[in-house]
Amino acid sequence: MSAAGGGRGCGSPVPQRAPWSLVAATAAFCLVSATSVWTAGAAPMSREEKQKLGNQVLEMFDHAYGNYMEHAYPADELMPLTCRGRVRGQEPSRGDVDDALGKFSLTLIDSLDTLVVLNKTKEFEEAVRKVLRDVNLDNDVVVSVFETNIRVLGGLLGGHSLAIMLKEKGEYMQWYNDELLQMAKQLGYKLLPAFNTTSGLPYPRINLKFGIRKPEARTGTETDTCTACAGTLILEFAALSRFTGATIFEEYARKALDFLWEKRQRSSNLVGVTINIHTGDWVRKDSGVGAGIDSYYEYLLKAYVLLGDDSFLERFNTHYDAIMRYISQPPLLLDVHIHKPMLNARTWMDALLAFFPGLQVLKGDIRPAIETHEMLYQVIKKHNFLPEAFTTDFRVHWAQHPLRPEFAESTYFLYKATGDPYYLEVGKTLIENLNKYARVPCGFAAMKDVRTGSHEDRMDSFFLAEMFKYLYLLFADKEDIIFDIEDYIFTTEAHLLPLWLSTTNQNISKKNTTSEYTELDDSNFDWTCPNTQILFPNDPLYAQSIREPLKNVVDKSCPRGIIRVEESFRSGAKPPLRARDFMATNPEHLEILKKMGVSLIHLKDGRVQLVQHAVQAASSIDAEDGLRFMQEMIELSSQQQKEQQLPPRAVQIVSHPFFGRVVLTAGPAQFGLDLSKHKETRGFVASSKPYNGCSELTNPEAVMGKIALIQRGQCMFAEKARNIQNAGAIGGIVIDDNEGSSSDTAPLFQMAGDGKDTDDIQIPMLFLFSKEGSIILDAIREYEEVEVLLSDKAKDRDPDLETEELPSSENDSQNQSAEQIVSSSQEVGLVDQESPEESSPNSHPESSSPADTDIAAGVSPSEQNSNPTENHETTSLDGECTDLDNQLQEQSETEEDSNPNVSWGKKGQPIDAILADWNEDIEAFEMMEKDEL
Ligand code: DMJ
Repeated sequence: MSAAGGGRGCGSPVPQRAPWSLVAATAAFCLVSATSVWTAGAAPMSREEKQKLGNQVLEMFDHAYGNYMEHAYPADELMPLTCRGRVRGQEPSRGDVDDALGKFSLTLIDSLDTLVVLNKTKEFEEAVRKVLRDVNLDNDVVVSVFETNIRVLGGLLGGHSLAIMLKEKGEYMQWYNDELLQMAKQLGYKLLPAFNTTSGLPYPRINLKFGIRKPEARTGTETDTCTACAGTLILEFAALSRFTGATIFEEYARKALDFLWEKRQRSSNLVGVTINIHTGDWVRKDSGVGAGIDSYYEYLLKAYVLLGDDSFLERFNTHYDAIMRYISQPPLLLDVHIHKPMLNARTWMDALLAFFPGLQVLKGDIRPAIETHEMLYQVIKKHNFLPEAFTTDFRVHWAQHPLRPEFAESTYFLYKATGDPYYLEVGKTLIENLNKYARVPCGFAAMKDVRTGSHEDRMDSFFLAEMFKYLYLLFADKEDIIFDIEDYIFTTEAHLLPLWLSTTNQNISKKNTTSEYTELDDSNFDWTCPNTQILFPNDPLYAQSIREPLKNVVDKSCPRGIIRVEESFRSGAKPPLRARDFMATNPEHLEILKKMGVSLIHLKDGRVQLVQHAVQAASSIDAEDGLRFMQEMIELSSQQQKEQQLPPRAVQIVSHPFFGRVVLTAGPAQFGLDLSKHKETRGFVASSKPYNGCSELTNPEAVMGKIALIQRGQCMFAEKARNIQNAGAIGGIVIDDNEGSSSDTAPLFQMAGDGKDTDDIQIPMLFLFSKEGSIILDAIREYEEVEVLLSDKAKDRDPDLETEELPSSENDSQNQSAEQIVSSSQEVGLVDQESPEESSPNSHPESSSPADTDIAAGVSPSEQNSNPTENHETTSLDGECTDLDNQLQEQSETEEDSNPNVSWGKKGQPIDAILADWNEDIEAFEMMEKDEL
């Protein structure tokens, strides 16, 4: 099988297994037939253009890797905005994300095999020498077992695999004597204490020096781990066993997989997101193919490919059947409950699931892969990148994008499967967007917010391990790669392991397995490759014909949740109380709530929370009304929250040598010019004197017509704004006085007014945390003249921007400011000490919890009497949504026709079934509230 996605098939390395053993080889059949007969569809891409794009990828890799090596190495990662290394302990903690950093030059190790794939053999040889010379695996640091396995152990093994390949070729690496493998083995032994649990599931973290438990280890007290964390070890661990002959690694990884398999929810055949490593109880019972589970499924299928063990294929197929039954709602993949898989657990999807179409190609199930990939591509076209999470109606749910490679991975696999040049164009767009929006002078910076285009000071190692590999391979022809990629399988971090491992030391590791595999059951294979042969005839336009009906799926969509509620009303049920009419002080309303099983909890902070216990409702019809009321209340409250939020803004440095490439995440102000309604403001920056801006400026000539920099503290934000405005500034940037604060680690907030009328403030005001602010201050020190753009969304930048005149000139800005000064009030604001309470905390969308997944709805006292805006209903019913609206209505009518007793419930599920053990779901919903990627 072509685990690497090409068209040659498995060939000899995989032992003979009948009849389903060559499932992937069958997929490879699809690949060959598709690629060889392409005649029409998207215009073919010439060899020259492909080479040009391949060269572009090489140049981008050099920019990322070169800057890491120059400015960050031997640190784990590059911080591309501040152009230095990220050393754990020296930067503010980012929580779990930092658990990937073990002070072991992570990015270098993760990049090793990419260097060979990109034909940079000399650089590879140098990099290996550096790893052997500099990397210490014995640091007193607590790391994630999962991340260390996939990135470091995988990186070392990938490096070793290609080192021995090169050595055998006779030119490079002649000195190599398995040193990387020895390091890998050392690391493998360091990870083993994590498996010291009765279940065999590993602890999520381990101290590289002290292991687990001892007080000095500072870990080993955790009770839970994610399914992917425990289920994504087998490829690296088995490779380590088979390369070295030390069986223990493969045995441990198999045992963990066996345990997860045992614990699958038996009626749905799904697994939850989090499991207790001691008891084996599911801690989070929601189930999807993205965050927390993703690579568990990936490793089952790939373990079958690499190790030739049918039990892995059987398990994968059983899960896959469940995924396609419950989670797949083409083109969406939506999380469900493992116990009630007909019930959606979320109304949003996370970006990690973008790997799934690639896995479906490996499986040979092309149609849903094409559909989901197309949907994801449309989301990308809308936001330039895939936001970390997006709703079922394609709104941004979590706005970051840490340059994840999953979509590029699926694009590569789909191109290999279909040969459709459309996927080359997709890859070209990815390259363009990376260069346009993420490239900064010192590498590539993650997106802090895809809507504003602002950056985060972060370039994860997987960007080099995976993104460049898949993009390069997408455009490469066979002769562009110095070895045969088809002889290898990609790990989840895109590290390469040779398929010949399947026949090496193959019996040593199976003795402890508890697989109950006996005989494969044909009914599990509804979705396997033989079906694909029917689904995927030798028609070059096949992929296009699947994409066609979906081509506007994102643009045409409208908020589904709102429609769903409206739809339920149209279906005939008369609501006893609408959420928008509810008043917590109305005794009649309280009576209705009680009847519906809804109770009111007065929270300490003055807010009111509504909780429904269906069993406490007067009847099942009342309980159903209660559910509908709660759902409407959740939607209403999240709508109101959104209306009250001001999204973050962007400060973009546009002068030399930045040319718009550095975009800083800024907090908005509740006063002054609203940048979302007006054109951006552009100007040179100048520090105000006094720097706190709390009194009349003594340097008005320096800030006149410029954007004034002011330090936070000492007086109200509004007062600062008035002082700089009076001095003739055209805008202001308040820089946090808390040294080291950063939008990477602290939630953004809006600058509040001073309790008085702030209409007199007409200039735009933005807030930067200290770290982002110091990027501008450093730039002033270095380049003196620094020009910035204040906007709600970064202006597109492309290579031309370096010579291009941006629209508004300094003079325009001066004219504008003059007008503002004339019309501005001279009123002096309150003199008061700023306090945290004066800022409205937490307007950042990432910190908003997915209220739509919870049946407990929070209502603030001020919101209790508020009628929803007209928007609430008109949005859901306006013209552009007609299609979907009708569709849903039709669906609702059909469901009603076939079952008159059912008026609400997903996929026609009777309401009683939903109500039956609702309490259990509350627990799961509460867990999901705490969800993290
Ligand atoms: C990578 O580290 C791996 O692909 C992992 O399985 C999950 N995703 C990240 C990159 O997004």
